[in-house]
Amino acid sequence: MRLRIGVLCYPSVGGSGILATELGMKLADRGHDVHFITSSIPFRLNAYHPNITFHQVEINQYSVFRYPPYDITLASKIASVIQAFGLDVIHAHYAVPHAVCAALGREMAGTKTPIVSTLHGTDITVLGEDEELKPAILYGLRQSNAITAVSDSLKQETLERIGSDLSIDVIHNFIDEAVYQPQADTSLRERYGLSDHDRVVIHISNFRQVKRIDLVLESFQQMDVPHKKLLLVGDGPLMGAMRRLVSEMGLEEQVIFAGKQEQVAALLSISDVHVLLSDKEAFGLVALEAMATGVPSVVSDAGGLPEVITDGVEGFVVKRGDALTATRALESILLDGELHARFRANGLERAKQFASADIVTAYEALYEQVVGR
Ligand code: GMT
Repeated sequence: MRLRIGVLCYPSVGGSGILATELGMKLADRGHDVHFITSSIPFRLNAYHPNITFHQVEINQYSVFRYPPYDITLASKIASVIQAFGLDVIHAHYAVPHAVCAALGREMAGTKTPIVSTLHGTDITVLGEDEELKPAILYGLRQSNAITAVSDSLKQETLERIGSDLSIDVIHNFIDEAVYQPQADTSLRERYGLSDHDRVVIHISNFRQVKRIDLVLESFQQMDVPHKKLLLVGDGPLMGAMRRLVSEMGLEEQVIFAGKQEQVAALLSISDVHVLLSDKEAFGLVALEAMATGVPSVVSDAGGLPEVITDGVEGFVVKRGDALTATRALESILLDGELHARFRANGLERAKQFASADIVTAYEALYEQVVGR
């Protein structure tokens, strides 16, 4: 049946925004009416779709406000979209402020519109550590008619940190398999000055502390592999510090900063191995993107990463903070062609378990359950 679904998410680059946007687009393809209620157009929402409406949250900058009340404006907007379009369900991606604003907006609208809240990671693993925010997170989740987490690890952490009585379903992340698949065109290598014999390690992130790019550089520096290159994709608060570190380590010739990129499938396709050594990672969407593109990964054992990459099957899982083991893992994948081919084939097979069709169906089933149809 056709549902009118309100979607709340962070529209900027980030795993939760990407997932929310891709899910919204797939739901629209299935005939549902999808209403994005966000501060700007989500960055992956780059094509017209007749079933998608975007409602912009305009923040009031009145000079009396030291901090413009974004959350209250968002809640008001949710209320007016509920009333104008008769939403059947609201899907809040990320607990704060979205789950809280969804509850407030519903209250303002005076309806019983069900709320589905999806936890993505840092809303629990980082913000959940803040005693000032914990009551708000718990309130948002208690007001939700269903809660999902993107990994079992995140579910367990939410139960431990926020409330052991919460009922949480695990629905893993997915990727668009039409985009993330091995690509034959490797002409992009030239653009980055890569020759045929270069061995390329790729890291993609938002350059925040939690991603431990310092460890990536340390592991890369210790690698005993001829013609090694490190492709760093993304941007964020640590960009300046990482550029300095690269130069202090004398790695300028071997490290390429590719900046923030939207189309990472092409960059993955010119790489030999992907690395992600985060301290915290609820799922690690990028590890799934790499796997589906045919690129084996070396990941840390943080959070939900071992639910995506199985150690010794599609790549290697190393202990958090263990740069040396990561070095050895990267070396084996780069130097052993047979191992690389096995990991690649296993990864392509495993990626099918995260097929978008199944995961979109799981969300649809949850919507129908809370809507009571
Ligand atoms: O990882 C980030 O820095 C972005 C962050 C977000 O909130 O957008 O990603 C989180 O959500 C993704 C989608 O569910 C997950 O794949 C990431 O693992 C998760 N990040 C962390 O837990 C650090």
